[in-house]
Amino acid sequence: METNEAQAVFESKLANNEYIEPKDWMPEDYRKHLIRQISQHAHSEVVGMLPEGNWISRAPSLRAKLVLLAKVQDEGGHGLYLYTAAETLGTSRDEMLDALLTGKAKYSSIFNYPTLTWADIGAIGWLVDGAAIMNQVMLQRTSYGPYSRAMIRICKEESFHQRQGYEIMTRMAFGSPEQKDMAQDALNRWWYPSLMMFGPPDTESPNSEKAIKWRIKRETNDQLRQRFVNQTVVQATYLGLKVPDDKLKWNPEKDGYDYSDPDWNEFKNVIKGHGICNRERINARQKAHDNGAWVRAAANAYSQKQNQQSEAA
Ligand code: FAQ
Repeated sequence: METNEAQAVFESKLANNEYIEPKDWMPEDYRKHLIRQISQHAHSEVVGMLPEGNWISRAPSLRAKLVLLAKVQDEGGHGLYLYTAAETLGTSRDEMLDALLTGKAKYSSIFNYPTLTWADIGAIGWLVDGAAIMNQVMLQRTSYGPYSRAMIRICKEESFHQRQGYEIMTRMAFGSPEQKDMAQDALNRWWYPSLMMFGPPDTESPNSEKAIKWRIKRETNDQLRQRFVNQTVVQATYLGLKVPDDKLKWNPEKDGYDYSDPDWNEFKNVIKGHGICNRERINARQKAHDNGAWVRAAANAYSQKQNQQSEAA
């Protein structure tokens, strides 16, 4: 097929809300854009295991430990679905991991903040998974088939994660005064980093225009951030907690809350690698990668042997 004709087929699939599949023709920029976004998303899931993983051995009950363990394992699974989706675009797992470990690829800014108390585990489930779902519900309808299908499955699990976090917050907010203080302190520290998860303001988001044109993203960073604020303020009110923003005010004209922006200089600093935990996170991933070398070698040797046997048969 001539490129012009192939381009027309691509455009018409987008216009008709049909999926683009791995073997379909696609513009090189579309492929690169997807590899960038999906691999960064995968890295976020895998690095996101670290702040919560810290608390598995310190969970306050056996039930809490089991639930947290299951959640952290789910995040690892999300990383695998997403790496696999990115591989269908012609990149390899090794290339993606190399980009993460050498600092060439980003992962979500949120995971560069420390988890200081058990209430932080509640805040991560409530706010971080809450923000992730807000963004990922739209990605279930993204134009690239393998990414969309991965997101459908991930969203089901993320809903459970969000409830797990809100349950912890509910217990603490309605618990002793000390527990309530811990819940408030966690909200104070995680609120603005959660708003940063949606990315820079639309006016400073270089990738948004193409992402919307190609139906990779269906809504902009600011639209999703606004929806998250509207939803979360109501949940905080139920908990009797105060969102740490004196400018927060219902605005009937926009049918949403006015709110203060996060500190965008802090955001830029964190994504450049200078957040509180950036170095610790990459070192932990590097260590896990090195310790897993023998597993990768054994899996490769096994699969080569299987191939040889099936060729000989
Ligand atoms: N952190 O032009 P835009 C989770 C970068 S999953 C770091 O607006 P775009 C599950 C951006 O990459 C959370 N970097 O970019 C979980 C770009 O840099 P580049 C992850 C950020 O792609 C929960 C530059 O800034 N979710 O949490 C961030 O159109 C609990 C300019 O930005 C996803 O990845 C940030 N917050 O929009 C796990 C969802 N924001 O690549 C464990 C899929 C922006 O040009 C525990 N991704 N940047 O060098 C997306 O929807 C988009 O990629 C955005 C950014 C919205 C993240």
